[in-house]
Amino acid sequence: MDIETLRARHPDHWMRACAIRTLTLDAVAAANSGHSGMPMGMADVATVLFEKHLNFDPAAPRWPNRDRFILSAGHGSMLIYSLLYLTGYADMTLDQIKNFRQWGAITAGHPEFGHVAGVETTTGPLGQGIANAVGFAMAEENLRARWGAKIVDHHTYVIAGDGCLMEGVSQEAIALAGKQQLSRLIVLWDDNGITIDGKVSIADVTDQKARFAASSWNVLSCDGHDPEDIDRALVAAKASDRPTMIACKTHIALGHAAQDTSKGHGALTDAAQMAAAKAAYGWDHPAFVVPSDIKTAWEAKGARGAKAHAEWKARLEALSAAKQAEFARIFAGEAPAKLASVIRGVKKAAVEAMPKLATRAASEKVLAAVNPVMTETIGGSADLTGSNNTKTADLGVFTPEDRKGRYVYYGIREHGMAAAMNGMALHGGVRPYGGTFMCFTDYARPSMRLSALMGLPVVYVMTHDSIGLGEDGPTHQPVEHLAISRSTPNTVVIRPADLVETAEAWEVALTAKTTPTVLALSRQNLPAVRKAHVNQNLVAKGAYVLEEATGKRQVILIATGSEVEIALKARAALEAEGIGTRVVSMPSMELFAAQDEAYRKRVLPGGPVRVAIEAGVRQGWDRWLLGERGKETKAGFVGMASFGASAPMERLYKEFGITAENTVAVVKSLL
Ligand SMILES: Cc1ncc(C[n+]2csc(CCOP(=O)(O)OP(=O)(O)O)c2C)c(N)n1
Ligand SMILES: [Mg+2]
Repeated sequence: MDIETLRARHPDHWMRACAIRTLTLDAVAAANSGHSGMPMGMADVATVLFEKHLNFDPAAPRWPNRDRFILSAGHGSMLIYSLLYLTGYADMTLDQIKNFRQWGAITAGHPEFGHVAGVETTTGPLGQGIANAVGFAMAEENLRARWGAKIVDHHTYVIAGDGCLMEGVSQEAIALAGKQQLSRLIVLWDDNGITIDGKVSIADVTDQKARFAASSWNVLSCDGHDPEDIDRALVAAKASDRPTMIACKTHIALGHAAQDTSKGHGALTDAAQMAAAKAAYGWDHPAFVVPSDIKTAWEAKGARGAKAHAEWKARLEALSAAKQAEFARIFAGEAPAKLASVIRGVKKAAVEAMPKLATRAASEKVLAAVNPVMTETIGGSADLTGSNNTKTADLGVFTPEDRKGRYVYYGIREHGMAAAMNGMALHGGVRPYGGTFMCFTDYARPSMRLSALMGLPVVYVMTHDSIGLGEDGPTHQPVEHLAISRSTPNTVVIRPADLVETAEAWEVALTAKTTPTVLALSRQNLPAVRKAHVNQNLVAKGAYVLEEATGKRQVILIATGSEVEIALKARAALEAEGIGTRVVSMPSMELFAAQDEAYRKRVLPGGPVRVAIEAGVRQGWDRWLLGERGKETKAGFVGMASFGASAPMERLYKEFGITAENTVAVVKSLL
């Protein structure tokens, strides 16, 4: 259909959709940057979705039972900003639209969670949104099963582009959603045949519909500019018992000289071409002006959700006070009051038994105690359940047959798992944790970064955290991964040394509200290092004095996780020679850095020789060795400077010099 026909057939729809198109053109032109073509191409689809299907209330953007809308093709941010403005979200003012992409404006280049009410997740890295959406849909299924459809009952809609579908993570997401039969998940594919470099066909000939169908999706098509056809497809999608992908045939930059070309992807700022496009639309208004009849019509669509919201609220308020409080608690991300006593119980028992235990096994013990009292946790692993020790007896398994199950078999999909966990955390009401080998944080990394950027309290259970895993060799032995994780802003990395520290680490992770936690856990057994019970969570301090020097303190050994044992042995040897040695356990650099100067100074006073021991690279350690009152001439590091090797663990530690003997030698060379 040409534009004339589209205009003539649905004149009111056309003008509402053109409000999105023209706001996009004007905002991108004002910023002189951005992406015009995608919002112009998908304006009709989005208009039908927001008008007729999406259940939302601009006056209550966080209403828990709203439908979720995810703009996976985040470069088309002006699509969602326009919709939020038009439908009446209070903080999306016209000024914000005029200041698109400017300092201090909420209209960031790509949609960012936490900046804009109505933006459900940060998108821009292509593929993440569609993969987040799988987590949203899983959270909805789980909560609906547990709370009933009166309280939780909604859809997750995604707009994804060719780029999202080309990214590898989309395959993991599609396969997972298909297996889980997430029928409330509806993906609208912007099938415009164009990406930045040109036609999609220069790089891809995939039959996308067949691809989704191969993973057991319901696959539909529509003319992405025909509102009736779009509506028909959405109605059919909602009736399906499987996730649905609707291939929406669209024209990128519809009505502009750049239509159907890769030029249309980016910023269309040529004044004459903009004017011509607006003329073709029949849009005769100054820049940024949406005539009041069109704005009012849009606001009426926005007001549609208030009734559903009010009815939902009445249903929630019909629940017992205790249930309402519990619902509020899980959506606020507050740990249950019982968590602290459960953690204390594990710690006390640990100090009595002093078990020799791998910290991955310690983690399982903690989870076995925590999961029954913290029923919002949803655990999982990327096909390493028995190795990551992430499954506890009470969880059940999340499947199409058992939506109450709280354990997810993610399959060998680290990236998809991490993205889904972000989606679950964003949905709210559940607290996801998931495991893989520490080395494969690389495979999950793009989503781990977004956990941090969005401030989501996702817990990454990363086991086999060093050469200590032994025979699997250097492909599986992380050496740089602690440094990479620590280098990520707003990420807490914790490498506990024994069961007590592991319990404290989980308490930190499960009470975090705006920070993801990476738990680095050992494969190999470790001795208990905490001999006396204290109620205080010492891991939360980041570092603390584990063993004090007897006599004059000449040396401070700082170690994490499995190397605390080595530090204690080295201390014993040094003390035997009359060299007073303190051992500092430093499970988390970030948490220690957050302590006040006075505390840090008590733990790391100036003067003594300092040697850090960690079976990883040195990067990240120099602050604690050279800074914080340390001195280059009195500092040493015992760790890894290369990749590992394949051999039994004892041999590896010896060959790479991560031993008590070598630590003593390094200390002596510095004294
Ligand atoms: C992971 C990732 N790689 C690259 C980019 C840069 N990028 C932004 S949009 C885009 C092309 C996307 O094509 P498509 O999804 O078809 O969007 P359209 O051109 O149709 O708007 C690229 C490569 C990105 N945002 N994220
Ligand atoms: Mg495209």
